[in-house]
Amino acid sequence: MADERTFIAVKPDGVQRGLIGEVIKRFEQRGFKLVGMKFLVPTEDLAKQHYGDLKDLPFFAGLCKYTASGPVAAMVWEGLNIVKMGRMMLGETNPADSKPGSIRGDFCIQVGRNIIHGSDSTDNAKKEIGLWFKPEELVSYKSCQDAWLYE
Ligand code: D4T
Repeated sequence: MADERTFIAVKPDGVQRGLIGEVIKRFEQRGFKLVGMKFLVPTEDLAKQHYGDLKDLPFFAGLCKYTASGPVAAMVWEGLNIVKMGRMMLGETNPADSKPGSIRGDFCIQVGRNIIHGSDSTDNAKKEIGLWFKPEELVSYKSCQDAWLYE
């Protein structure tokens, strides 16, 4: 169970605002394990595939343009219940509803510039990881912290 994985991406606004390190710090200090990381400008096609479930919504075109507008820090993190806990660390989709202490609650204001993405289910995590990463780009290793994080 401690090998659950989630896809986390610092979006172009989060990158431009210098928040990659802050995001990594929060996941690291919680005890989660980084197993994949890349820095890229996504194509609009990749953005469209990533947000495919939202294709009929009015903000879809703008969302894909924004996602492909600059560099994104794409990551895969691993740990027990990480999908659910990661979403809690991110806060609500709309930063206005996000509690202080969450990433969106601490660093952003508007839903269209909410700085970070995190998978919302284990099934979607698998799909998103497969979309953004090749299997050989993910690293399996034993963390020396495991014995102190899990009983
Ligand atoms: P992501 O996928 O970016 O982590 O966001 P969520 O999983 O929290 O929320 P979502 O899929 O419903 O929305 C995806 C993305 O669309 C933007 N958005 C959303 C927007 O620009 N306007 C809106 O009205 C909504 C609902 C923000 C996140």
